[in-house]
Amino acid sequence: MADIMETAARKVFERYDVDGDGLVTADEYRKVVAELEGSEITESQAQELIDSLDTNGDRQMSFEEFWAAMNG
Ligand SMILES: [Ca+2]
Ligand SMILES: [Ca+2]
Repeated sequence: MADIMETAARKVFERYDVDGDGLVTADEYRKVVAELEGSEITESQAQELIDSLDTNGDRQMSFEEFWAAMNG
């Protein structure tokens, strides 16, 4: 059950990770939100959201951080 959820979560994460390096930057997040939701957010709003999920302080969101946020 957890595996199915993790696979689904990984697919979502991969949509945000545009360049496929395993980390979502504020810039990637902002672009994908604009594309998927048609809503514009500023670079600083995107960075704020990433920072709120970022636990290792690199200011990017890894899958582990994304997954932890989903299960938080
Ligand atoms: Ca990336
Ligand atoms: Ca991080």
